[in-house]
Amino acid sequence: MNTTNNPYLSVSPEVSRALADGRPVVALESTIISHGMPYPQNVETALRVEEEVRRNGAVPATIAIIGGTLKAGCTHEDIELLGRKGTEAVKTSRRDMPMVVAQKLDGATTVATTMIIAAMAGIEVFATGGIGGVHRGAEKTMDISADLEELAMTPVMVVCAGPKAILDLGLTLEYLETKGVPVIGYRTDELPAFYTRRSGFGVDCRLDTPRQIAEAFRTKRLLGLQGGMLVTNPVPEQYSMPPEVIDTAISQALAEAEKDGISGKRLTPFLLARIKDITRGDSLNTNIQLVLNNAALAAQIAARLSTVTLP
Ligand code: PSU
Ligand code: MN
Repeated sequence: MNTTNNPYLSVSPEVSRALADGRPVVALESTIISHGMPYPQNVETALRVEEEVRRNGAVPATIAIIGGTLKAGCTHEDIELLGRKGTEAVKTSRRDMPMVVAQKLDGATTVATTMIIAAMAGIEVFATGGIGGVHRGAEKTMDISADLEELAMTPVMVVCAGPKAILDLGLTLEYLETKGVPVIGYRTDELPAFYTRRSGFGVDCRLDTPRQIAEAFRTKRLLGLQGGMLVTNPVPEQYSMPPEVIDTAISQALAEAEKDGISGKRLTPFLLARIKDITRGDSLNTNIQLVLNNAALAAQIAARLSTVTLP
């Protein structure tokens, strides 16, 4: 696509060849590496996720900003760098991009920025753990992730395990509805809540096969409707957490954030790290497993997407 005339973008040779041949590619984010998990599990997980994409027939493209260059297809060294830097890497959402690039910094890309760079490279499918959303108490703080706005405008499908229960799931769904973003439940009628399979909220539409999801996305684009699509994929039963355990951890983490005055871009990483500690690492294991599960589904959808012929 428009890779040749973008001096800021560097697509790896492998990803570039796959895109040119029309083979399936899956984008992966990097804030989950730097800010979402501790070292060295973050690096191990990022490499396992890439492997899972390959096993399911697609080419992985981990996305980040390295020394100011937008990279679609990070090297293992790039991933190791971000994993070691952790929160020293700049958490880069849409608004942060110009400064990170102009100052040639290392930026870990959020869901929003990963979508932007994926679209620049011509990648349509992206797998992650959870997306940002409307935070609890947003009616006062107005803390609403830029991820939602990005889903409204950028043509990339995001496969996740649902918005995390640290958020206000009802308001997150309302926001997505207002913005015209389809919320698909993969083999479920109920929105999954990241650590658990159930939230009590219904999805927009249940679809049961990767092909149906690929066809819905291709149709959306052919209709000329801007924006992406959210595919929610419940964590496998054996890795889901007991609801009382996770709810208690979330309440405690939220109370600590309030007491310590944590807000803005620091809030999500703070909550994730606290929940991991409060659950003595159990939440981290669930997090790793659901990302692997999403990577596999995203690769299967990307494979279908590369063959759908519509109308
Ligand atoms: N949710 C997770 N793990 C994460 C994130 C969200 O379960 O690592 C990261 C993603 O990169 C997401 C970002 O795009 O947090 C959202 O941050 P904020 O709420 O500040 O927009
Ligand atoms: Mn926020």
